[in-house]
Amino acid sequence: MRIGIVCYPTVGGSGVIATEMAMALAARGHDIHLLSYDRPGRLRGGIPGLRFHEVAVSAYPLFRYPPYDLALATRMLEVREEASIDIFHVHYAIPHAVSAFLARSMCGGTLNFVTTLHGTDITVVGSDRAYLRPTRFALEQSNAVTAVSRYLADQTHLMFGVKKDIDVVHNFVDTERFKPNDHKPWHKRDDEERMIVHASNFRPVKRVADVVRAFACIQKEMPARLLLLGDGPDREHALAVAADLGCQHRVEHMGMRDDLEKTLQEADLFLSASETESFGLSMLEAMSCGVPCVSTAVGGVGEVIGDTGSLVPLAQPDLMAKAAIAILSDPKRHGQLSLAARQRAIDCFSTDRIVAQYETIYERVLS
Ligand code: GMT
Repeated sequence: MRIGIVCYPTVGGSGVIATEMAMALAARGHDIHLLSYDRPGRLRGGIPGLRFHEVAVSAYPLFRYPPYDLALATRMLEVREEASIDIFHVHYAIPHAVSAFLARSMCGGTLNFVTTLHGTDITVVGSDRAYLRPTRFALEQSNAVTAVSRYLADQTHLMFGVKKDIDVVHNFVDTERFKPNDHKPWHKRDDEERMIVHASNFRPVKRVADVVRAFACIQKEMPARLLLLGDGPDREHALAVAADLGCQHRVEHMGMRDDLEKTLQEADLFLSASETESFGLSMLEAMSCGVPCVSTAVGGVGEVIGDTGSLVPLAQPDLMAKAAIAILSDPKRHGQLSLAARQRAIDCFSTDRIVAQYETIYERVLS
């Protein structure tokens, strides 16, 4: 098939999944055209069958907000004509699904598109009054809508009142890239220092300060270090909380990393304190490296980690610390969770298994 994939280029989960999907579909013999306003960070160069198309937006002085959605619709039509695209797959509803509808309207109604919902496009941005109506309209106009968890599909029906069926297609992970190496767990290391990791875009919804608060309790009970991966608006606040709680010397901000798997392979535990999380891709990447997760019991996280980690109530870092300490003081349980997490990633969320589900949806739309 000739497939156009539209996504954000940023390190957020939707851009990561869309880019990984583009590369996986190209490897499976499809002709892939990836559209975004910048080259996605995860996109490797020189992949046969995959081309990147930049969407340029001109900044005319009159525009306080340059209309990216119009530029994207135009670029979609250009790429469709140039590459005879059979189907577009847009990741993140706003504004991508609206642009796809506009592109379809501009070419006589013959353009097919699948919309994948990732989370904040529904739970945060999409439910904003300014965006709710166009989002609902674009979902109804999509040839198929998918959501990355059952939770998100249910939320979409509830919040938007859309009648349309929503296919649940979970996110996936490259289990060959994200895999355990020969790094030993803390109880087999001389210093016995527990290596705890958090990775996110440090937006308020991630509540990174709660991760730090939980860590402050953990490190009082056992030698431990917290590695913070990624970056975003709440980074300074999280580091200030570490200083306030007197554990700043044990907290290291590592920033954006291309080699995320290397840090995950050295971790004993992954912590997530999100207020809402439709899936939690970084937890799946940790699980695939054999790292158990302790997370707030929100959104679709339970669908991802199953019984390979612990779920704790939102905004209670002391309970998060307790759950983490229970795992990090019991080598046998830690070993079992680590194996189970890796196995669950392979059995339920491997790239080929999930990408095949999207191929079936494309075939259904095109037939
Ligand atoms: O985490 C974010 O805010 C970024 C956002 C995105 O679309 O890039 O993440 C959402 O999509 C990810 C990939 O499907 C999911 O793993 C995240 O759970 C989801 N974020 C939220 O629901 C807050």
